[in-house]
Amino acid sequence: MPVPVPELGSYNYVEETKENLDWADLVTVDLSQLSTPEGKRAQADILISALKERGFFYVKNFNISQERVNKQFALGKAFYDLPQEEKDVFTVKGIERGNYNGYVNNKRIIEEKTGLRSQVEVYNIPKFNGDFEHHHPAIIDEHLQEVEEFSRSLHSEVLDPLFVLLALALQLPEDYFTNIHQYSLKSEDHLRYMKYNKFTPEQNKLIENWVHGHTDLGSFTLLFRQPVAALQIRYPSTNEWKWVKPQDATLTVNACDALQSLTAGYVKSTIHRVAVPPKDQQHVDRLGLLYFSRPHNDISLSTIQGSPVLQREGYTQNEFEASGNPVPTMEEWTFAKQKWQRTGYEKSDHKTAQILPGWKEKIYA
Ligand SMILES: O=C(O)CCC(=O)C(=O)O
Ligand SMILES: [Fe+2]
Repeated sequence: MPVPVPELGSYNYVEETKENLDWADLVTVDLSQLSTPEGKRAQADILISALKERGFFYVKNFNISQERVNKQFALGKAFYDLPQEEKDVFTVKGIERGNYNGYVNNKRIIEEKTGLRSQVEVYNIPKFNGDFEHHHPAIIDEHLQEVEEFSRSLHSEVLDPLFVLLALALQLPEDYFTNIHQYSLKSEDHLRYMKYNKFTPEQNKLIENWVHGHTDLGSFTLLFRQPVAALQIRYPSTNEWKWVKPQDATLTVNACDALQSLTAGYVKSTIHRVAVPPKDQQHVDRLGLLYFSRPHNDISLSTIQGSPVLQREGYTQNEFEASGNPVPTMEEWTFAKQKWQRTGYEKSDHKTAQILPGWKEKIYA
């Protein structure tokens, strides 16, 4: 007899804050408009101005039903509801070498004066293209086909269209970015369930941010609608911090380091952080559903040649090239940064440590 698959149950989203926060002004790319050349052009223009000015934007009409999204949140919740020792079994092996797939429960100190520790848990699921082992707890294993279909849909329905628009905006062949982000080839993408366990109001008063300011290391990060306000971005032009407002039926997307390097800074890998939520949302845990996309491991992070736009606007040399040091491959960059992100917090020079020859990473407020 087949083993019955446990019911996940429905997922209830938290109510939005009533507070009037200083929200970021972000545009929305509409993926339902890409069937005509004019529609594509218009969306490419919206995308590229967002990438130059803000690094963050929303995406709507991405052809993945809310029901499938809800199921992923329910699965994330079911994972985090497991007893601690069952989650610990799936702890990432080789985190000190920069490995990242599996469970991370890094209780690092986030508030130096009081020694308060992070309460964030992460579960990363790699690509299903045959390059990665998949060991998951039963609750995820039993829904693994849906997880795979969901991850593949994020590629075909969201990332590929965005990459086509980006290529169009830079006057590159339409398949330029989809070619370096093929699902079948090796890259360190992952789907992530992320849980920020709540702090008490007294603890929150002592904490500046739940997660420090940082940039993501890949191409685009996709963040599913997050009703608990906490994500803040730093406008590249003014350095002002702004809150990201949850919008119905949209994804929040940010451009990351690899796209910034490939375009010599034309595309902004925007600094962002997770602040303490407003008072009316401090009594709930914050569950996130995210996807981190990255170019293939063997792609060199050199500035793209052959974009008339980058040439014309003078974006021809990225920071690696300007430093005179070897330009890393995506694999070298990923493991250097992940290693730094997850280890060495105790070291006094961690906040500005050199992670590759001539390259210092930074933590921003
Ligand atoms: O939880 C969020 O809203 C953002 C998380 C984030 O920035 C990250 O995991 O890199
Ligand atoms: Fe991030």
